[in-house]
Amino acid sequence: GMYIGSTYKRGLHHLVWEIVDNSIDEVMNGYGDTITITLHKDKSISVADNGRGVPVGKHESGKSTVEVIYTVLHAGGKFEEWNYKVSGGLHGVGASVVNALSSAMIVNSRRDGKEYTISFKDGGKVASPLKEVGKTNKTGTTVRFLPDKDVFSTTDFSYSTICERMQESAFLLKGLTVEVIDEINNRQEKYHYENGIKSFVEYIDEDKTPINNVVHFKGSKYGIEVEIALQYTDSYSTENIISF
Ligand code: 28G
Repeated sequence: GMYIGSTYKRGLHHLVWEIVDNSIDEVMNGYGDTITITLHKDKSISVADNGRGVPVGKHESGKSTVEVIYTVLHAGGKFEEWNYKVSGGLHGVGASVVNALSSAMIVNSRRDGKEYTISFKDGGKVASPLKEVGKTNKTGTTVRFLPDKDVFSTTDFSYSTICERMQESAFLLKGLTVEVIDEINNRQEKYHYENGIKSFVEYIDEDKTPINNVVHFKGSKYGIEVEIALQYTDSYSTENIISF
């Protein structure tokens, strides 16, 4: 409850958003452009990005950096910054929480021509320490986890909830490609919007009659960046303002 706000459906999906946010941060920093989410038959879920790959070096503690990122609470952010993470997207705080609430987690990192893996069980205990598993010409990170049945009232991920959120992420970060694959029900969805929130407004007004083209502008003041897209339609319904 303290870390993800709920142990019901909402909290379960919060785990996914925590991991996905790390991929989004990597893309926002300019590394990689694709995120793939897979719902597996064993009820685990995996998130993959094609960023730089989570670092695999040794931490000052003697442990591997990945182990520290995925097992130490608040690694990657001060406690006060945790508040920002809730509404914003501060990096690296959530991964250890997700691990703590999972009965199994596997992290793969692809960088410097090699692929590495580390696995955890029972809420973050190292099951198999970081090791090299082979060569690759790709880069990026894959995190697969199985939510703890003793923590959550349900451990069934909702394909539609994940698709909705990922489509939104694709609108908000133009150029990002998000793929959602459901191996349980054999379906998949792909989202990519070159025109970002302009496309979002067009999508919202899809079944309405617009009376102008989407107005789109952005600006920055006092270090605060703002981007706005808007459109009028002929409908009488209350105005619809969606903000992020
Ligand atoms: C797949 C599911 C979720 C991630 C990265 C890439 C780096 C990273 C992640 O570094 C440690 C602490 C601050 C720099 C950073 C790689 C710099 C150079 C990274 C992810 C090191 C974390 N090379 N991709 N973390 N930082 N994707 N996706 O988690 O100083 S996490």
